[in-house]
Amino acid sequence: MKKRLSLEEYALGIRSGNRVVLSQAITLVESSLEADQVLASALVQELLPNTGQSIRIGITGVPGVGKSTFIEAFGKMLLDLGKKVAVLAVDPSSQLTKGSILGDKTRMENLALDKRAFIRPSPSGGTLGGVSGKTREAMLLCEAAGFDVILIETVGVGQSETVVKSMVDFFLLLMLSGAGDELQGIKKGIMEMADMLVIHKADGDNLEAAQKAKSNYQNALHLFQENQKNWSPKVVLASSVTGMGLSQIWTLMQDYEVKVKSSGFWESNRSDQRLNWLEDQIQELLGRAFLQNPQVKQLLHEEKSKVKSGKLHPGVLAHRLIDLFLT
Ligand SMILES: Nc1nc2c(ncn2[C@@H]2O[C@H](COP(=O)(O)OP(=O)(O)O)[C@@H](O)[C@H]2O)c(=O)[nH]1
Ligand SMILES: [Mg+2]
Repeated sequence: MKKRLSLEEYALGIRSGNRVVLSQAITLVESSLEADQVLASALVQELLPNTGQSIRIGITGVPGVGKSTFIEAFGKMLLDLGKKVAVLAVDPSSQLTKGSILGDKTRMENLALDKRAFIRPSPSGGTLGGVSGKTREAMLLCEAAGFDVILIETVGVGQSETVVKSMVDFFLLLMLSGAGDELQGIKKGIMEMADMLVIHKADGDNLEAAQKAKSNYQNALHLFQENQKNWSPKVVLASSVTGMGLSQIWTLMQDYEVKVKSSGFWESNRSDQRLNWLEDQIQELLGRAFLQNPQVKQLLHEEKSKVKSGKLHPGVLAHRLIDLFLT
């Protein structure tokens, strides 16, 4: 087992904003060892009073839309405004293409070098639910370390947006102004989740198409009226190359924070998210305990092939396994 600090050492280091200790604590959170997970949970509990003060922003979009470049430019601007910025990347696909993390690191070079910023790629392995649990804990640790803007990058691959949505205050969707069919490319469900659509790479030859796309999306979003949040989704043009739109985006986010806090949605959303997290955790721990149960393992080993060949109904075996687990 790798060297671990004590709970007090982790807590002290994080409270004093020590990025090395923060990094080690996130490694602890990501560990799959039972003892590490117990310590990690205790640490998050210990630091809970020091969390919650940041704005948690989810940033999503298809690969190549410019998420990492955007985060580099946007993050740098926030640092210049005196903010402390932490970036967590939830990238389920990076398990397959480890290279993407390397790519991101170079794309976020300036941010990575700055002492007021903290960048952490996603843990590899595990389920989406597992990733989300660990990312949530990492997010709380970053808050306890004094970071006041948390940017969570996720690739738009369908499921991961929902996971990220369930842990952030503000959900930003980056988009490109493609030729034609602009509203088809992106799933409507994801668009409905967004608090802001950013038409990205609005520079050079793209600018005109981006402006057109903006009005198209604005019309489409007309269908979504201001809701109980006290907020209707905004459409903004931006370029991470020229910097256009970045400060407008931040102004709108601050505006959002004020409005949504006053409507009460900010806190009720966070409360719901905590309960969702509890459910996720229970399911995950239960699933793990179930699959580690020796009798369950044995029966599964014996009968699995019958399910595979179609001789045994999965429902029948699942019930037998659960009965075995519960007795
Ligand atoms: N023209 C232009 N290119 C951009 C902009 N932002 C990113 N790119 C380019 O788009 C490509 C993908 O960027 P990246 O940040 O890796 O996208 P990600 O996969 O969404 O993280 C890179 O070649 C970037 O240089 C932008 O605002 N304007
Ligand atoms: Mg990226």
